[in-house]
Formats: sequence, C-alpha cells, structure tokens
Amino acid sequence: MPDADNYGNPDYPAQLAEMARVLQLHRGPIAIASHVDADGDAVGSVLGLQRALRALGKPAQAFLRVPNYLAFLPEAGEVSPPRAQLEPGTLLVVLDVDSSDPLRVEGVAIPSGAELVLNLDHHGTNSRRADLSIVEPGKAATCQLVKELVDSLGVPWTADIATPVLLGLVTDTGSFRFMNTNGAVLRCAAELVEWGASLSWINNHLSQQPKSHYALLVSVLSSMEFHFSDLVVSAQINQAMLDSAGAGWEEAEAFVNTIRSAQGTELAVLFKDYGDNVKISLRSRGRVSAQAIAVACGGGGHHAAAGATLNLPYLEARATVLGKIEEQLQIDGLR
Ligand SMILES: [Mn+2]
Repeated sequence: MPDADNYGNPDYPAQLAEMARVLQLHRGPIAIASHVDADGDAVGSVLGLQRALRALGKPAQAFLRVPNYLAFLPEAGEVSPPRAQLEPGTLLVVLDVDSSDPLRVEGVAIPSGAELVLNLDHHGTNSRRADLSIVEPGKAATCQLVKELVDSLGVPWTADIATPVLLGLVTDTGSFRFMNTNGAVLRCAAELVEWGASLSWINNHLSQQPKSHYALLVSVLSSMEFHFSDLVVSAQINQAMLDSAGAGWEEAEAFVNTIRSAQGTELAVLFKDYGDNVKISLRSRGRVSAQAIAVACGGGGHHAAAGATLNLPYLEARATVLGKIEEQLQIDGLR
C-alpha cells in the first residue's frame, strides 16, 4: 500500500491546487527565496520552481546565496544575490523555511512588502503565517512538495526542472539512507529520473571535496568527544580551525554527518563556534528527539535532524546544550 505521507492533512491536494492557481493567475513579478545557510533542498527547490515557472512564461526570480559545493547546479546568472526590497506587486514564494522568520529567511528582507506570500515547507515548527502556507512534516524534503506543485501547475517536466528537484531529495535523505526515505520519496525520485535527472551526475558533483575539506577533517576528528555512556558524540569547529585548513563556514555543516556514523551513539552534535554565538547541528538515529533538544535551545527542525543558535560563548553554550541533551535522553528513556 502506498505511503500516505500527507496523513493528518486531508486538505493537502486542495491546498496544492490553490497554490498552483494563485501562481498561474499572478501577473506581476514572482520572487523565490529560502533559508540562510542554503542547503541542497533550499537551492534545489528554489531552482526547480524557478525553472518550472519560467517554462510557463512567468517572470520568476530566485534570490539566493548558493554555497560553493552547490555552485555546479545553477546556470550563470540564473540566481540573484539577496536583495533588500521587492518590486511593487511581487508575489513572494518562500521555500523550506518559515516565511515569517526574519532571522532564518535569506534572499529577501522579512517583512518583505510582497503583495502575496506563499510558503511551502516540511518543517513542523513552521508558524504558518503566510497568505497561503503548506507545511507537510511528513515530506522528506521541500523538493518533494515542489515536485507535486510543479505537477499541479501542469508544467511539462524536463531534465532541467527535474535535476535540482532530485538533488534536494538526495541531500535531505542523505542519499536515500535516512529514516525519512519512504516509498513516496523513492517513487518521486523515480519519476524525476525518468524525466531526465541523473542521479550519478548529481552524486558525482556532490561527492567532490576541496583540499581544505581534508585538512579540516583532521582537526574535526581530533575534537571528537563521547558523552553520556557513549550515547552522544560531539565535535567542534571554530574560526581558528577553518583558518588553518583554509576552509570556510559553509564547509563546516557536512561534518555532523561524519561523526554521526560512530557506532552505538544515538545522537550527534556539531558545535560551530562563531565566537560570540554557537550554532549546533543535531542528528538522531531515531530514539532521541533532536527536534526537542533544538527547541529547548531556541531552535527547531525535525525529529532526526535539527539545529539552534545560542547567543553564548562556546563553553557556556556547550554546557547548556549538553544539559538539554541529558534531559531529553531521560525523557526518551535512554538514561
Ligand atoms: Mn529541507
């Protein structure tokens, strides 16, 4: 039986049709934006929707900062850098992030002054304050929602549209290895491959690492620590480590996936020490809620993958986070 991954929201198909109708009817400019520290799902969903809307003849423009490791995806000039003000009469589509969060949205300033705001997201913590919000925590990636929106728009699929959408599925499912990889995700990916998206092309590009990655890997592995009877693994990245490796902050995020492989651990936490604040990335194997820990630290995310920013120096932030982790391990019956 197919996965009913939109369970809990029987209105999803109607909402999707309504969003497609609003996009079809809009005559003015369309701006598309996503979140800070854009990842594969952010870039893929923005680019996929922009290409689909342009195929319909719509003046859609993506405002996005693309990280170096995804720079292979957009064509030259296809994506514009973040902008402070929108043209009058603009319809704004915000993907993969809460459209009302001025600290998390990047590309346009929030509030944006847009005529209409559409928000498509798979983070359950979304406050649903857009003119039209579709939030489906059961979807593995916002790209899965974009795929279904493009279907609703009736745009003929091409490899150009399918490729960024497939990339978002790949990155948000850890190459179809995480718990969120259900039958619906695989069927969605299968359709995108049939329309010409190449999984091997995507994986070949995503797997290439700059030299600086390996230098940083050495120091990140040296910072690894185990806590709470080895149920939790952590690592740290700070500016000095980046400087000596010749790496930038955008290379930091990937390392949470390096340490999460530690056998016997239930939770991995990467501390990114920016000096006056600390960002944490949390990954769970499923028995402990990464989302609950992130929310307790002022952030958000999913059960298996979440994050937060603590406006504290490193040692205080670390003590706070480890305290919240210990509480959650108790709540989830692991301690
Ligand atoms: Mn996502």
